[in-house]
Parts: sequence; structure tokens; C-alpha cells
Amino acid sequence: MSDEHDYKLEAKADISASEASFPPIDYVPPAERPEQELYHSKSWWTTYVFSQDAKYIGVQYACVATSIALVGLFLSLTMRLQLAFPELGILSAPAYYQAITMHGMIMVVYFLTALFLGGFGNFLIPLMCGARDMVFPYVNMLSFWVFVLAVLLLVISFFVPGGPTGAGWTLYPPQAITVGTPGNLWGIVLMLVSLVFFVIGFTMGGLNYVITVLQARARGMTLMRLPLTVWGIFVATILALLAFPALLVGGIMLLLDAVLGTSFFMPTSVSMGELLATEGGSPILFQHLFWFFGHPEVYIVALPAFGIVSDLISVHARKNIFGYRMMVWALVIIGALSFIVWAHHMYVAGMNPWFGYFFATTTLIIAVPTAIKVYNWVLTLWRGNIHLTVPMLFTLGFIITFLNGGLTGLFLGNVTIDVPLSDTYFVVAHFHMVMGIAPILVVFGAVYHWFPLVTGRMLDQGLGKIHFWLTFVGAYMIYAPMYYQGFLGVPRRYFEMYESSYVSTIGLNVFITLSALVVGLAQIIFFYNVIRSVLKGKKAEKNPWKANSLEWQTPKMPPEHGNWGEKLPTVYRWPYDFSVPGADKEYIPQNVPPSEVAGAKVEKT
Ligand code: HEM
Ligand SMILES: [Cu+2]
Repeated sequence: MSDEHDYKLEAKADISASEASFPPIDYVPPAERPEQELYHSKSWWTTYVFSQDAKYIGVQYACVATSIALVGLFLSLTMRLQLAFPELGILSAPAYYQAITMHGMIMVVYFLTALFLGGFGNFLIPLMCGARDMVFPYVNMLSFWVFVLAVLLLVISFFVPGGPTGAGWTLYPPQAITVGTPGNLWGIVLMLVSLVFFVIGFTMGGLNYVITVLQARARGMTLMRLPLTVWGIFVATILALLAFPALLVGGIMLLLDAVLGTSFFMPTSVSMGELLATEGGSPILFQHLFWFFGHPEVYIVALPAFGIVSDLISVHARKNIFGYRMMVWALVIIGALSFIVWAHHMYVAGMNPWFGYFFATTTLIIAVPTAIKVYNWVLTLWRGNIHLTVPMLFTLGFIITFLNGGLTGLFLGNVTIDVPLSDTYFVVAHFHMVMGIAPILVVFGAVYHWFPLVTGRMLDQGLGKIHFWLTFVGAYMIYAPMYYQGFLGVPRRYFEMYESSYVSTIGLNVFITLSALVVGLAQIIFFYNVIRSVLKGKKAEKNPWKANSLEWQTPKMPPEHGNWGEKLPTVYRWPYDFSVPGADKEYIPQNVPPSEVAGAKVEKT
């Protein structure tokens, strides 16, 4: 909506009730009244287990996603030990494949996607929009439990005959379902069924996030006054709603190939000297479907991280975000472009080189809105009153890491450079930096930031700083040497490292593995901090970071069921009014009317 409308809202507020022929500004239409809108749980089960309160569901999502991430982390450490000390025989070749597959899929889908959208999305969207809850609380609850089912199926696949699938997280056929690949029977079937449930569960949540943002915002909360966190999660959810169906159909077709013997993706092939019954399918078609999902997936993880980082920077540097509208449009444009770059993952799949140049061009164009975002973060920091709090440290760590991962992406986006680097450790370093480490740094920053809102207590800042430095520096010790290994041509997905009389990377591998162990162990500090703070952390004052966005303005902290007590908030400004020139307050929350802040002009977003 335009600014004009906002001024009108203000004008209405100034007219005394008697002369007003229209409802007063704080009039709450019947549909928005608490007793009509809110679901109330009636039993212990519906309060604590099958909860329909988005805040509770958010925490549930976060806990399950984090638990499965610990499995992913454990698998990565076993792989690293194998690579550094092959003589110990920690993983056999098939077991290495299984570890790599489960690690990759767990981290990308079951951990980061579920955490950002299901976890942060549920907790923050209603609060930040000024709503009482998601619009379809029951469906939202189902979404979580279907996700739990998907996770359980994934876990079960570790225990079935043949073990989990070892097809690589990309699950490429014909390898995925052909004899010789570990888990080619039960493992791959369970993985695919689990993914189908994941997509169903996600869709139920995703519709909630989108419709809540569009339909349930508080009065005065125009789209251009939403915190960038909400924008990031909103755009990511739309991407996911469009991208996951490609995985769903690809997964179902592969399932049919595996179970019923269809040949969607199976060409005529000979396996173990025998001609298989399949013919005519296209393995490349699966690659297209997978990456039509897989590339947007990167942004499904990255866009919420972008949004959250923008808000953390603004709050902890006490400055408005630089170029808010540009930031919103950059999110939208990156989201749209992410659908026409997928085949940059297939430069070596035998496509026509001219086709490759199309995808190289679109890929490099994405660098423009992305660079704009990085400039704007830096410009927000520029001459800000930077508080080096733990969230701020993680934010700075993110910007550096994202830049590093993004710049190496520019190399890989070019066909001629990608071809020799493809399937080397350069790629492993690149994608871990850009979609592993960078988003996780944001997750940590966000947890330190919003922990008081969830629990009413502060996380220990001292422990937080130790956790940050070990994780941040450690991550570089893991991945920086991998760029070098990649240049040497060390191939990825090998359970023993490339050695020749010219180059040996065994020494480096030991170094990387020890660093990975340190980073893994450093997370114990984090979990210790969380558990200790939940139990007896310092009680948080209300709005401890002095933020403007609505989630901190609820009558109670932590917010109760229904979030807003009797009356929904009314919004008068964007969430970035920090250090406003002329204002008599250092920060002005979104629900403070202009009449209460002398000297401050209404913002123009
Ligand atoms: C300390 C943290 C981590 C360590 C030590 C680690 C380690 C590894 C290792 C050793 C591999 C196998 C490389 C190869 O043989 O080619 C790998 C693959 C992979 N990792 Fe990680 N990783 C970590 C965190 C993450 C995170 C947070 C993500 C989330 C995006 C992630 C996503 C992946 C993916 C997608 C693969 C590729 C799987 C495949 O090739 O099928 N990792 N990681
Ligand atoms: Cu991509």
C-alpha cells in the first residue's frame, strides 16, 4: 500500500471518537477477536504433543531438525576420519557412499530446510506479522507430524537389509537402483518414500506461511513494512512450493522404476553381464527434475538466512537497513532467477555446449542482486553503532563466508572453468561454504538473538563468543584447504584420497579432519549453553536487544497463546527506526504511533 494510506491512518487516530463516523483505529472486527479466532487446546496431548500453536510447532520443528542434524554431523566426522586415517578402515567403500548420501540429504533437506521454514517460519511469521497464529493451525500441526514421519522413515533406512541408500544425495539413476549400489533395494525406496512425505508435510506448512503473510497481517502492516526476515521466509516458501513438486514427481517415477520395473529413467543397460529388462528411459531427465528442485533448494535455505541477517545487522548496529526496497526486490529477483539456472549442475552431463552457455549466463546474472545484498549489508554496518554481541559476530561471519562461497561460485558458473573443477574438492569446499557454513552461522546468530523470546532467558554471551570463534575459524580450517585440493584435482566422493608421486594430500587430510573434530566438539559448548540457560540462565528483560519488530512487543514475554492478549497491535512504521534523526527515542517499535515520538518523521519506505 502507498504511504498516503499510512498518513490517513494517522489522521484518523487524531479525530476524537465522537466526530468519527468510521470505526476508531483500534476497532477490532469480529473475525479478529480472540474468542472467535483462536483455537484452545483441551487436553495435555493437544497442548504439548499435538499442539496447534505455531510457536510451539516452531520449537518442535527446530528440535527434530537439530536432532537429525546431529546424525548428519556424526556421519561427516566418520567420513573425515576415514579420509585422514584410511589404514584404520573406519568406513568401507560402500559404507562411505552411504554416509555421504545420508549426510548430504539430511543436512540440506531434513535439517536446514525444515529448520528455516518449519522452525523459524512458524515461530516468527505470526509474531512478526502481528497475527495470533497461523491461519490453519490444524494443518500446521499435521505438517509437523508428517515431517516427523519422514524423519522416522529416514532413520529406519539405517536398519533395513542392505542399509541406507548410497546413491549420493542427488540419487541419480540408473546407479541409485542398480545392483552394486549400496541400499539399492530397501534403502532407496525408504529414502524416496521419506522424501514424498517430507514434501507433503512441507506443503501443508508452506501454504500456512504464505497465506498467513498475505492475509493475517496486523492493521498498518503493509507488505513494505514487513521485517526482511519475513520477506526471506516468504519468498523461500514460494520457491519451495514450486520446486518441491519436481522432486516429488521425480521421486515417485524413480520409485516406480525401483519397485514396479518401469523405465522412466532406465536406459537399456547391462548389469553384471546381464541385459536388464529396462529400456528407453532417460537418466538425464531425472537430473533435470532433480536440479529443477535442487538449485532453488539452495535459495530455499539462503533466502531466510539473508532475511534474518538483515534484521540482525540492523538491530545490533542500531541502524536502519540500507536500501530496504532494494533488499526486498533482490530477494524476489534472486528467487525468480533461481528457476532458470538449474543445468549449471549438469555441465559435464553431456549437454550441448551452447545450452551450457545459456545456463552460465543466467547463473552469472544472479550475482547482481546477490552482490547488491552484500553491498547493502556492508552499507548498513557503515558508521553504525556496532555492538559486537554474539548475534552480530555470527552475522559478520556469515557475510565473509557467503562472500567467499559466492565468489567461488562465479568460477564454477562458467562452463570452461567448471569442467575441470567439476567433481573435485573445489566443489565440496564451495557448496559447504555457501550453503553449509554460511546458513548455519545465521542459524546460530538467530538462536542467540531470539532465545530470550522463546524461553524468557538469555544465552550466556561468554560461552557464545567461544562457540563463535571455534566454529568460525574451524570452518575455514576445514574448507579452505579443500579449495587447494580441488585445484590439485582430488576427486570428491572417493573413500580414499588421490595420491600420486607428485602430490600427496594425506597431511592436509589429517589437518582437515582434526579441524572438523574441533568444530564438532565445539558444538557441545552450544548445547551446554542452551540447556544450562533454559534451566537457570539470566532472566531476560523484555525486548533485550531493543528491537523494533513486533515479535518483541507482545504484552508478555515469552508471548502466550494468541500472542497479543486482548488487542491486536496496530503498525505505524517499518521495523528499522533506529537512531532516527530528531527523534527523542533511540529506537521506535513498529507499534508506536507518531504522536508518541516527538521530532521523528513518519518513515518513507
Ligand atoms: C562440520 C561440518 C561438516 C563436515 C565436516 C562435512 C563433511 C563432508 C564430507 C567429508 C563430505 C564428503 C565429501 C566427498 O567425499 O565428496 C560431505 C559431503 C556433503 N556435505 Fe558435508 N560436512 C559438514 C556440514 C555440512 C552441511 C551443514 C551441509 C548442508 C548443506 C552439508 C552438505 C553436504 C552435501 C550436500 C554433501 C554432498 C553429498 C554427496 O556428494 O552426495 N555438509 N560433507
Ligand atoms: Cu545451482
